[in-house]
Amino acid sequence: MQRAKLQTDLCELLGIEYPIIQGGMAWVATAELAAAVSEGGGLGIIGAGNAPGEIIREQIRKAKSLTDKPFGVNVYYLSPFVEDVIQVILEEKIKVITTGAGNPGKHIPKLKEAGIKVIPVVSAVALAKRLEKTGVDAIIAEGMECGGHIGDLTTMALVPQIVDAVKIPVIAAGGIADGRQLAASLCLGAQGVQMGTRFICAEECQVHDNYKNSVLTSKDRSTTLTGYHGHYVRVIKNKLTIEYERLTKEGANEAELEQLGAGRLRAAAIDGDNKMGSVMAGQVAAMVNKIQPACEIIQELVKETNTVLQVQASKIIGDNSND
Ligand code: TUI
Repeated sequence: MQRAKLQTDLCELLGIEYPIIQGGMAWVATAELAAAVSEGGGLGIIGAGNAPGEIIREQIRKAKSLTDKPFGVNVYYLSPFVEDVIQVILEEKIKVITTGAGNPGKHIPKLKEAGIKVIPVVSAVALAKRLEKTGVDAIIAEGMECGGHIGDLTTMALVPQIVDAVKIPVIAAGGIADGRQLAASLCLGAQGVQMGTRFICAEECQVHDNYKNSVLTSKDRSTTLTGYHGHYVRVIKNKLTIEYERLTKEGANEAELEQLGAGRLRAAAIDGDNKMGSVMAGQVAAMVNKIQPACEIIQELVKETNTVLQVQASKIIGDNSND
């Protein structure tokens, strides 16, 4: 059977078949998942999180052993090992990085010199404009429907505003799990999407089964926010989020709330603690209903997007090709 086509300029920029980038989820996005997404025609990403450079080197080498296709690394700028991880990325000749929680500006000259594409994640227009000036190759515009750390605009409002504000390609993120949402992102002017939550339930994702089950059993209102003003994190409701709510009501300060969150993502992802762990996931968790191989997820997305863009559009506006 012929594979459906879904191609934008972003595909050429990154050397991938489909404009689908996997989210760089710390503790969740390991070599196995990244390689499977890349094998499926998207761009797989290893989430560096707070891990030291040598761990990331091992992950990169494992991914290289599993695929010949390009994959990337997500650099988490609050990590104490950022310099280390950047060095490993240069040495291992990674082709593309996404960045989160900080400004990659100071590393851009040496990354560009090495031919590495840099794609920061942002949640506001001003930062997108600032980063464009530093020479980044594209921007991921992440709406507050996403899992993990969030900004305050929704994907629907944020993406077109960033598309209008910059000339480089924009990738939509947050609230995207199926072809309708992928098609909508393209309609908003994005050249592709970044998806995290749906890939948590990829067969190749090594996260603890309890984490996957929390996603699979989620309903529309199953996620909530923990943290404090300016530092909100979207997670699936559990005992931990009730504890957060209690402490917040009691007037706990930022340090106390921070302390409650320490180490909780690892507890959820590795130990499978889905009661007191931080089970980060986006609002689309309810739309993820089965475990399936990453390549199947990608094929489903591409087929659904084609249907929406062709069949739905022609139902609504008819065939205007001869007008
Ligand atoms: O980074 C995220 N989402 C995250 S990080 C995370 S938790 C984690 N825990 C342990 C290890 C590693 C990670 C869960 N979710 N999203 C990307 C994102 N980055 N959205 C917004 C930003 C951002 C914020 C500030 C980008 C740049 C920035 O720069 C500030 C400045 O002005 O320089």
